[in-house]
Amino acid sequence: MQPWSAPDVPALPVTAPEVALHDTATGGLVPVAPEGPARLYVCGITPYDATHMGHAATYVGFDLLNRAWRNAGHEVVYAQNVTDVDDPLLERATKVGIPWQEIAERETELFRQDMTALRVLPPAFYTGAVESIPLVIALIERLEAAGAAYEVEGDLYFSVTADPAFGEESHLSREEMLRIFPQRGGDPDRPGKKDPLDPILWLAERPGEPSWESPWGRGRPGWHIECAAIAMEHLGGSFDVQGGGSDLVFPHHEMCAGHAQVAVPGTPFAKVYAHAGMVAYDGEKMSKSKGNLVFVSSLRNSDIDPMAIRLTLLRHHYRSDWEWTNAELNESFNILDQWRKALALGAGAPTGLVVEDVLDVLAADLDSPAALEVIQDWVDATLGVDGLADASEATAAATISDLLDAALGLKL
Ligand code: 5CA
Ligand code: ZN
Repeated sequence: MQPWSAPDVPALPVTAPEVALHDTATGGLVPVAPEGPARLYVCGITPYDATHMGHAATYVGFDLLNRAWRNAGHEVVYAQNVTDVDDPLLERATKVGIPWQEIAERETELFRQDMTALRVLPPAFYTGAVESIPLVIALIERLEAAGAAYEVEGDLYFSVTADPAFGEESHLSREEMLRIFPQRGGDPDRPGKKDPLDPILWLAERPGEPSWESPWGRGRPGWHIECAAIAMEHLGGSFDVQGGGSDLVFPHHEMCAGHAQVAVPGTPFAKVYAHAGMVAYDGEKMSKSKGNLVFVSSLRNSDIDPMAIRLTLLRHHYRSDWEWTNAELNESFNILDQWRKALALGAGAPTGLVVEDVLDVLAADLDSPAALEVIQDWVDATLGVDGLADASEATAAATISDLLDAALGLKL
């Protein structure tokens, strides 16, 4: 698939420190300083509805990682999938009477426009589930060869017990796994399964549903095998960071890792598993299934400045759970007005260590709220809010403007 177009990113005068990121598997802060290019996979959308603020927060969060790596001098190889065939999409298609392919294409295109407006750097590899079916089949064949796949009434399942490291990413108890699994697409109660937690690898053709040829008959891929196959294809073994929202920790990321680790024994799927917090609205996790949504595109259609949306997202640490409010968006308009006023002066308060400080806090687990505070202090000093506006640096605004753009993706 075509990714969206890349925004220009200004070069900064200093090199950022190496990035350290919170790893779900170990529970600690882990340096992610690859020798060669940094390799990142972030789980993409299921395109049956428009991009909401929860999606946007997750992609802007990982965009900070992409930028922090680049500012530290790394090349970044970024891959992302599009789950362009799956139950929710097929259900939506039936409900609205529009072909599933048409919905997927339309919503993926809208997502591209949203990401472009929010200045999110695009992945080098933007890959749909449908176009990856040959990769999925090849990976399932490896699992079969390893004795980790079995059939239940024509459907193919993965044996979680085949992965000695199963459970080491999420660290959930078996009880918790069993509770969450059915809420995220799993079918623990199906008779004939070896373990209730085994996930589907290949779903045999159902009447009225799309299907593709495979060695196991016509059918379609399971969800976890899709991301495992796409990530392994583009990024290889043991890539640097597997990312997504915290709703994907289990079963999705645990199962992706399981598939990869059984197919290539001794090679962890990813070095670090990083997860963004959940954005809520009206007191509940924003989700397409609940319908409590604020869409990026609806705000854009109301002529809301996308940089105000991005700023609102950046005001929350990527790992925190938080609630979207219109009041906060309104505050962001005021902040942007004030910052633009400061930048328009050209000369401003001495930038001193502003660039270094912003890059430092971003390198330490992408602390965007701390980065915004550093910028706010400079703005206050420039506008004389603290009575400090005596010393003036001719190129200050240009320096801060480049910093906002390169490190935070805010082009003011
Ligand atoms: N296609 C799968 C991943 S392979 C999927 O989960 N798609 S999705 O459209 O439901 O979500 C896309 C991304 O947004 C995922 O990384 C998901 O974890 C994240 N996400 C979904 N809802 C929220 C939310 N309320 N807050 C933050 N992130 C969210
Ligand atoms: Zn995924």
